[in-house]
Amino acid sequence: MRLTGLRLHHVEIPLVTPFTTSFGTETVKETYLVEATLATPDGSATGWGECVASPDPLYSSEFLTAAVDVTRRWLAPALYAAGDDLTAETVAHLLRHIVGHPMAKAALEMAVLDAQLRWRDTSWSAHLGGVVDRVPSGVSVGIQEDAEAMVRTVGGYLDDGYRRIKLKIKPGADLEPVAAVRRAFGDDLLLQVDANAAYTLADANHLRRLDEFGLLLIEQPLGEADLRQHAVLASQLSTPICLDESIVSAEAAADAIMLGATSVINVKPGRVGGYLEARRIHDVARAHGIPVWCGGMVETGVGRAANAGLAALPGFTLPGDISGSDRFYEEDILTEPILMHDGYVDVPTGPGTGVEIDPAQLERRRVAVTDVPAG
Ligand code: SMG
Ligand code: MG
Repeated sequence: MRLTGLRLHHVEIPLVTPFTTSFGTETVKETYLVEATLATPDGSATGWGECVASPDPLYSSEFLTAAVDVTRRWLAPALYAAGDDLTAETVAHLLRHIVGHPMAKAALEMAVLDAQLRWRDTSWSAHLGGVVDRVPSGVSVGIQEDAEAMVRTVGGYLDDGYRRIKLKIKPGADLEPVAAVRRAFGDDLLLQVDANAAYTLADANHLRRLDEFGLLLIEQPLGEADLRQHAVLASQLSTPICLDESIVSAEAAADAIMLGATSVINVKPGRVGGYLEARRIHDVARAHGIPVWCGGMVETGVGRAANAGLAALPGFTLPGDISGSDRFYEEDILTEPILMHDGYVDVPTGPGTGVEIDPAQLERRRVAVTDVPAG
């Protein structure tokens, strides 16, 4: 295939409720969708990708305007220069000399892979190796004003049918909400927490107090670069540690596993440079008997559909952060929204990501367009 056109659609979509993590509060989803047009041997194909970078470099060093800039100035030219040799499998290789920017790279690879699979009439999940037709749906619950509000909010999601609850925590908003939720909903509730790197090893004694709540795992308690310190912490807690931010590649996953820094992995395609690297992490983890689950980055239906396809792989043995679009958005930008039924999200079966963008919804949410033509 050959890249013939690239357009970034910048969108802003209000969230149904503010989403608060240890590093900040979001009320609006800002991102861009990548529309890639490729010449194929028998015509042309169009694919869509979604960038998961946030406006501010708080979750990781990447941020939205940097992703756009690196795409325009370095990544797109490298893909155009590949001529007829472009396939999804070559994207990461063609971009490897550009250091960093995994989310910008992932969005491009996703669009090329979507185009390729639509052309080949193959579904995302079938291509990646999915083995199930629906995936259990977990929900990530932002930090609330107090423990009562947390119990109320969690209760609402359980009424909706979500199968696993993840509470965002930070110093000063951890033991109390966790204790209240465990008390309110009992020991059978699948419950886990995510600190987004808000603690240090000096908090080990405090974090050990979470052990009594029977959590599935604690996600990324310490900093992104602190693999060794996570290994030390793991030796002091009975709650399993699950790394998110630290797992930036399959190599990092292998290192973290060998060091004993993680016993579960949150796989996020955007964080690791794309769905193909995400599959490698699945494979590495599975070979080591380490369970994985699919993380979320508050994606629109485009990214949500692709995540459901990935989460259908056999090593994804824990429910992921794959909620229905209505957990965050009043309306999806798809013709058919991604919805949760009976605690599960269906894995799309159509070609590519299997979902279609509704042109009217896209226009309604679009705030700008960046065309990135060849040369
Ligand atoms: O998409 O359901 C979702 C959000 C899941 O909590 C979630 N993601 O660290 O795992 C994480 C956070 C990062 C979100 S910040 C944009
Ligand atoms: Mg996380």
